[in-house]
Amino acid sequence: MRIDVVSIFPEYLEPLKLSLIGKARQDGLLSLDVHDLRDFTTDRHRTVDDTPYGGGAGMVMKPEPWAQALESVLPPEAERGAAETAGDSRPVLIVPSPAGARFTQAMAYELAEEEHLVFACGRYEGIDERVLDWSRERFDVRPVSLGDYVLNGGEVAVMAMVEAIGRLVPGVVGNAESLIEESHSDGLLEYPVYTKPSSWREHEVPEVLLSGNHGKIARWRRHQQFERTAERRPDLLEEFDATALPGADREAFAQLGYDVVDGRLRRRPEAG
Ligand code: 5OB
Repeated sequence: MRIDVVSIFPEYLEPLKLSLIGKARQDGLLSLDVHDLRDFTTDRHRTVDDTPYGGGAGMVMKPEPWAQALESVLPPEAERGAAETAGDSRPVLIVPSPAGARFTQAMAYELAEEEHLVFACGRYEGIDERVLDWSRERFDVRPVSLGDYVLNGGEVAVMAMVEAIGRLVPGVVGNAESLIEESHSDGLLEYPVYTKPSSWREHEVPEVLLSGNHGKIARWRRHQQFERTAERRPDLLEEFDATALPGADREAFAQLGYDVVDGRLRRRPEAG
């Protein structure tokens, strides 16, 4: 996979070159290049922003430096449009924005299959909208949000997305494990984990984990997943597919005040 990032703060992205992604880069599975948007300006002051048409607060990123930067990361014309009968072979342009679609693990899996990802980090109030229109003729453009909160720019969002996607790239160390982990998680939060010592500052490891009874441990962990998800992320239980839920799991959910109705979990009205 090839990754290009365009930013006015290229040094923010330096940590990405370390750790897991760093190893994948060494192994030749992944290339990561960070480009300074200001290198694509032509004026003395290397200007990347200007006041918004229509008025209002803040500054807007000018279109021309963006077009120059994005053109510089596109493969040569000759290599574009060649071959590929089905599907979209164009690079994916990810534009981090609070106005984008939510970034999810499912999206990370999809993007991990792509040949070429380009991230465009906006600052100020955003990028001139025409850059996105122009880009749609050359890229598969995806405005993406990390969540419903405000950041100063796209850089921190790109750090999170590249880490989430990079670890899923076929062949990256730990990839096999992460796939197994994922296949077992089925939309529930993880169970709590403990290590030695079994008694620590008057806090004990749950006895069941010391019992050596692996069936009982598996059931306890499953119950913990249900309990945590009901407590912290009840929204995930609304999406949970309960069609083939084993009797023991149904019982665990019943204890937590959830019944299975038409393959979905339904909270019992009288439950606390
Ligand atoms: N807030 N996701 C949530 C985001 C965001 C802000 C961004 C980019 C992605 O840039 C200002």
